Amino acid sequence: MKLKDKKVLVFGAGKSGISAARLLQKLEAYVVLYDGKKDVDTGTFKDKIDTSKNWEAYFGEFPMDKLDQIDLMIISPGIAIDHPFVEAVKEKAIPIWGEIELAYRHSKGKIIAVTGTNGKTTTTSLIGEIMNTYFKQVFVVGNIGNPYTDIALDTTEDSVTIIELSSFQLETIHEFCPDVSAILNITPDHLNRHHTMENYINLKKSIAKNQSIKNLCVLNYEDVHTRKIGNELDTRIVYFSSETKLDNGLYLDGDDIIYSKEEIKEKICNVNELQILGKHSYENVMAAVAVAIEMGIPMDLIYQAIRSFKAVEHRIEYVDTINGVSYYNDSKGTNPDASIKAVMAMKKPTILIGGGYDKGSSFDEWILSFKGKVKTLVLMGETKEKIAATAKKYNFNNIIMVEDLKEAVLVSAREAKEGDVVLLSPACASWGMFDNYEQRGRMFKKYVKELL
Ligand code: UMA
Repeated sequence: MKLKDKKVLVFGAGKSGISAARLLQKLEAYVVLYDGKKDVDTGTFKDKIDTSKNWEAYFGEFPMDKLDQIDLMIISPGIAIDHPFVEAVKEKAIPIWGEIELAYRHSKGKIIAVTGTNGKTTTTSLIGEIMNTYFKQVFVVGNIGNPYTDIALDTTEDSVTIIELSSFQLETIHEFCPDVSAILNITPDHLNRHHTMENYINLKKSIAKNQSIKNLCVLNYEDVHTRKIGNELDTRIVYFSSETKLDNGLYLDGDDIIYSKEEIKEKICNVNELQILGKHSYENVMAAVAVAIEMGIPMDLIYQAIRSFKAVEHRIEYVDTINGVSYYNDSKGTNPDASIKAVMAMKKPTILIGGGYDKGSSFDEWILSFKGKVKTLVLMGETKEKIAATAKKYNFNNIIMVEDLKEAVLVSAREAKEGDVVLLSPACASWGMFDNYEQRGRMFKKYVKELL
């Protein structure tokens, strides 16, 4: 569909809606912006969009008679496909595209798309780093926070675009067809939006629905859902595995990551050379390497890029080693499940800094994951008493209560012996002490650096 002079309704005035509207203006479409919120702050997009011509905006209520003039609707990821307004648009037989579909139809070059329940952002970033070693023009976009529509018109035949895709975004793709896709894992998530696990799995699978034998899909062999998807797609498949030695694919053999293609077995690296920790991180690396091999990147460049890749900020992020003690920032560990992954990733005796805003979580599983590895628990914030009570229930008594994060870092540094690890992974949100987990993570890094 040529969009010049078409009347396009953009539903959602958040980050992706505004970027979509800007792309539509560049394509000379007439934009009708709609957001269900009455008090949208139009000041935030005044300099991004030309509101003086070919432009209408409605906040709160939408005049439904206007729907008859609409040629296409672009929907933001946060809006469900069964939203009542979207149902009304469907009744008028108006086509509905997500912002990913809009960007895809106006972009060029190679496309790599990554989805999965966990690890998407890390894997997308790592693929970006590897591509940067070889290609001149690389874009990293999508759910990671940079709308794809922002850069679609800047792409050329020689560019490579890596897109992190959420299940929300996959709900409204139609012709979108990446050259290489990856589904990292599928565990229950966002079921309030997608209603059933089957729907959620099918959305993840749809990342590869338009791919053919010319393309590749990278899948996790150890995940029951993604392994099954491998039998159902029309594209070429490469698996990665942290448990099974595969004839074709990437796998973990002890501490080595191996690339296997029939008779060839090539060691990619030893995981101890990496700066990201834990089995889930090695799976992300294997997925990224599989993508890179398909893209024709020389092995020495892949090796260099994965070795120098640091964790995405605030996710088991290595900060520094001071007096033989390594410090890790996992401020993104805002719930017990996420923090368990960080604890599991630690290989040395650990002093764990936890506690924060009370979301009503249970901390039993978290404490049980310590398994002799966590030697001291330093607790702060609203949840500190609750966590301490849970810990004592399981006979974990080496607990130090502190008033704030600064004191937590000082106390941890004092307690730690050479060869130990200090891990900030609070298992709680930061609110009450900080604006968000990013601010908490940045302050942690600042206090660690002050120890120097
Ligand atoms: N809105 C309505 N009606 C509704 C719901 C929302 O009018 O029923 C309006 C809101 O008033 C708001 C706008 O829609 O003004 C928000 O749109 P949005 O929720 O799609 O948010 P964006 O700011 O456009 O950000 C989106 C992604 N957000 C979601 O998927 C919820 C961002 O992912 C993404 O980075 C961004 O586009 C750029 O592509 C965030 C996210 O939380 C990080 N993703 C989820 C996740 O990772 O788990 C999927």
